[in-house]
Amino acid sequence: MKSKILNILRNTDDYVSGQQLCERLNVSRTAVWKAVKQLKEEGYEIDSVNNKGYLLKKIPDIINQAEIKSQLLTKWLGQRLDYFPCLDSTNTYLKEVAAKAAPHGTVAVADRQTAGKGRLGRSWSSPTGCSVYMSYLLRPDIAPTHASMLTIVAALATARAVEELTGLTTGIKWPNDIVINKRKICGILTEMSADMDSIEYVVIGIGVNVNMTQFEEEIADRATSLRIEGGEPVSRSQLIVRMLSYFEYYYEQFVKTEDLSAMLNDYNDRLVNRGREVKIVERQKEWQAVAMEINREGELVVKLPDGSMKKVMSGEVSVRGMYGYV
Ligand code: BTX
Repeated sequence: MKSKILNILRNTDDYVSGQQLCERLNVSRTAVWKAVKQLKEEGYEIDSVNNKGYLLKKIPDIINQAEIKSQLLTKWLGQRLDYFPCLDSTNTYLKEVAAKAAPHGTVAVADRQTAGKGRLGRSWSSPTGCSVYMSYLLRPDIAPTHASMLTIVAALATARAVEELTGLTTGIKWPNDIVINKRKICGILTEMSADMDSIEYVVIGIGVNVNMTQFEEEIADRATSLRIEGGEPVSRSQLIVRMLSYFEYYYEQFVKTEDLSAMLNDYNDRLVNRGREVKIVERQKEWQAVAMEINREGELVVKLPDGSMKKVMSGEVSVRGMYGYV
């Protein structure tokens, strides 16, 4: 109800009468009045004038269910959207509800995380009110060995969403960090439950630094936010709806072929280090090569000093710039 009212007010430049809202939503005057009162309490500036109705004047930077759903353009992703002011981790939450039969496309969003997870046991800094912490629950009918490509799909979709909303130029550090000016604005953690031949579920968790103006000391030299880079605050809800739209679009292409053929150019255009020398770090050893491109399986193709090409798989290695993180 709140999201429907917001949707109507958002898409109307003039006042909308209480009567019109009642008729369009098929609810009572009191129900409309109550919902508008709640929206005002949440921080929406809504002008109410006798005989004229309601006019939405200012939208706060909130990312609750009504705010996101009032703008959502997707067919299936986020049709179930669970929002929490505070959660340990949106990935952990979705894994719990996945075990209780939550449907494909369920999305979890939090305003703050107390135990945000990075990859390989690392943590993700998740302060209140300034970032996007969001996870997608997917139940794809694909081979489990192909699931790691979904991380690449998510990285590209998020990069496109950021670019569309902010006009900033993004790069992708293979496989899944999004960077601006060599600093990280986004990290992605993909987790899966599967047996040898079928996937029970995949959870993709994405953290985007949106409006932070400073970072903890340990990450200050490699992290940045959209606000720092663009110089102005960015609407988190507008970013979220774009992330969902782009992910749904690319995901549908990916599951048709179970490879990345439909998005290779879009991804490779953003690949940082492309054509440059990088350090490949494996468990036991470190070696140098030139990063060329990703292939349709999502592997990074690199050129060795003897001119031969080698494919490296995510999960097995990490790639660094010659003089630092990128
Ligand atoms: P990662 O292992 O690639 O990155 C984690 C590393 O990045 C940390 O060790 C730290 O050095 C640095 N780092 C930590 N926080 C930040 C930050 N906010 N910005 C930039 N750098 C940072 C990347 O792991 C995967 C992160 C996924 C986060 C999402 S949030 C929603 C979902 N829920 C959850 O618990 N995790 C995912």
